[in-house]
Amino acid sequence: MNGLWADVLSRRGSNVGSLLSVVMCVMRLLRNSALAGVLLTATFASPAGAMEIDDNERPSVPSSRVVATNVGATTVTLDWGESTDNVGVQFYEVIVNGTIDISPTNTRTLEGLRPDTTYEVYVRAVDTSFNVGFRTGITRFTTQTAPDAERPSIPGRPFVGDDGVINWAPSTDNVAVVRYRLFDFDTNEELGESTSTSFTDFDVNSADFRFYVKAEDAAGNLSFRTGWVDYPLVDNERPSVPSSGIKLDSNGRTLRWGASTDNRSLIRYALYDADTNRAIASSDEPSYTFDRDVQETIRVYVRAIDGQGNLSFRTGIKEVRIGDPDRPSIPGAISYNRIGFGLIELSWAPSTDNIGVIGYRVYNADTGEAIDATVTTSIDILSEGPISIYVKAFDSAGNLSYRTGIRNIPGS
Ligand SMILES: [Ca+2]
Ligand SMILES: [Ca+2]
Ligand SMILES: [Ca+2]
Ligand SMILES: [Ca+2]
Repeated sequence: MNGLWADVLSRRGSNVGSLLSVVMCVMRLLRNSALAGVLLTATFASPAGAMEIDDNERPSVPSSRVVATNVGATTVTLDWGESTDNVGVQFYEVIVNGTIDISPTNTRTLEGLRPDTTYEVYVRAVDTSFNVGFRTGITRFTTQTAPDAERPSIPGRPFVGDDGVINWAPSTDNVAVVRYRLFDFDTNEELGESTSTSFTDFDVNSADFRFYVKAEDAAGNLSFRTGWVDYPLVDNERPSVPSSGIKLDSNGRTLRWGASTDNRSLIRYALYDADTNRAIASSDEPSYTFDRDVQETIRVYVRAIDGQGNLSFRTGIKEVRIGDPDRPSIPGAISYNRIGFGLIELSWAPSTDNIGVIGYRVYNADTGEAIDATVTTSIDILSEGPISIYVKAFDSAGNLSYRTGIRNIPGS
């Protein structure tokens, strides 16, 4: 068999996808025939007029072998050194695992590769007269493993045990299930997740709680959801009474009591006015801080509430004075200094307070009227004649200290 025909047949037999590749071989076959010039001119005449039927010289081997970059699971980019030719390189044959692909330039992106597969590739140049150059050495590359795109199977329909724990049968996955996620059926809000096939650690106070479960793999693929299941309202047990009675912190605002426990749920606490039996505040913690400066004496007790609204028995009643109960100490004795033009400089040692002294007021001792105020322990007042004064400190709740001794200041 003619070598060129054999070449054509072998190309057709090697699953060549490119029509150009076959046409190219036919043209090589016709190269020496009388028709060749006509056919080549008709089919491949280029604007550059590069077709040269008397060219019997092969292109050079590409100047460097193939380099594979951007190797993905199904794609790769191939680059290689250019070939030279006495007339002109027309294209390159890119042979990938024995299959010929055609590239007009010295780069080629392959698609549709198999993941996790090793490929062997080499290239050779073809000139405008279809002379085929010698090939490069072989380059090998391996595509990446395909990402997991497969969902886990649906978990078994969940059920609620007598202990309130939610259980379900496991899902399967082509790789592995890494967690299960629990959702509120009505809102689709996520209620929590679990790496096992049971779930206990949730905080749901809704009386009509329905849920479903999905499995998730490491690639984040979520299974379809299970059917929804009611969370049964089986908790009829009260929380325990708070474990110790109510105390008021020294700040005069924060009430504290001992924690309660419950068979099932997380706990809230409600603070009641003992005279009206109305709840006046609630708290997730066994404490409550009043947000006000005013002073008020109230009688209170506390009850714990579980997630199903079961109320504990109450604590004992405690009478507390809310707000800052303590006045500042008396400021130190007043000293004075006439500094001219009727101006008198007053000063005294500071007061102390359980929370903090905000300032001082200066009073006229004869009238009892406050004549000035200051945030420091000194102030200038104006008086030509004799004057008697005293000072009081005040705190943020408006508590006034008792007064200093009276300081009589003679006229100037
Ligand atoms: Ca040539
Ligand atoms: Ca998967
Ligand atoms: Ca309970
Ligand atoms: Ca105080």
